[in-house]
Amino acid sequence: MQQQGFAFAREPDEALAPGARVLRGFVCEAGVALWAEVQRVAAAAPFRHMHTPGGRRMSVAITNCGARGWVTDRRGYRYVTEDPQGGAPWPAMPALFGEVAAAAATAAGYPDFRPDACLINRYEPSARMTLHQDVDERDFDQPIVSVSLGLPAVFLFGGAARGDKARRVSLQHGDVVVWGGPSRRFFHGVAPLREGEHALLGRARVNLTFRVAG
Ligand code: MD3
Ligand code: FE
Repeated sequence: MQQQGFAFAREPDEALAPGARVLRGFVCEAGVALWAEVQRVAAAAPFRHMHTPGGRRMSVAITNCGARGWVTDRRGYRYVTEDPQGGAPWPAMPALFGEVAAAAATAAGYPDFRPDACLINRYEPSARMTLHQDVDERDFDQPIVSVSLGLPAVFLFGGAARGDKARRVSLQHGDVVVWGGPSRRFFHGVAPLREGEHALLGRARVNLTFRVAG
């Protein structure tokens, strides 16, 4: 989706790194419907604060939908087909999620993207995600598609090594980022969320990350 008017209102689309593209406002029009689907998923599989293998409670609350969901606990990080809280399969991926993820991937040059996992992160003010790599998936040739909703965040985008200098990229409601190619394994994180109130989500940012996990 190319922006038509009001170009001053948002930053232009940008290639962040080889294989990584920001699609500014790509899902703005679908925002209300996406948020309604997030709430439906969360009614069946509530947001919860998981613990890292080292025993730290994550400040970000998470849930999942799709055939596989990402979890962390004392035993490690992994994808599982059932919600450990209750034992039921994760809620199905809403059709709209699959459509949006595929459209964004196609726009960024990755046709045929069929995610089997959607990890949903909920940030409240002060929540953050420290620098990490996403390496629990099987096939790194498959990109990750990330959809930002709600309060803005400063995304930290590093390089292939933990010590590489991280760029700061502002992500707003409706922005989508597609991470493929070499960038797929780059270190990344999210700076502590600043206090605020979003018209649709309230005091929160929600990020959907679509993955091919299995
Ligand atoms: C860059 N989530 O869930 S999404 C995560 O905003 C995660 O909630 C952040 O990092 C969030 O693992 C960032 C953007 C993202 C996702 C995967 C990536 C950026 C990435 C994989 C490789 C490089
Ligand atoms: Fe990540």
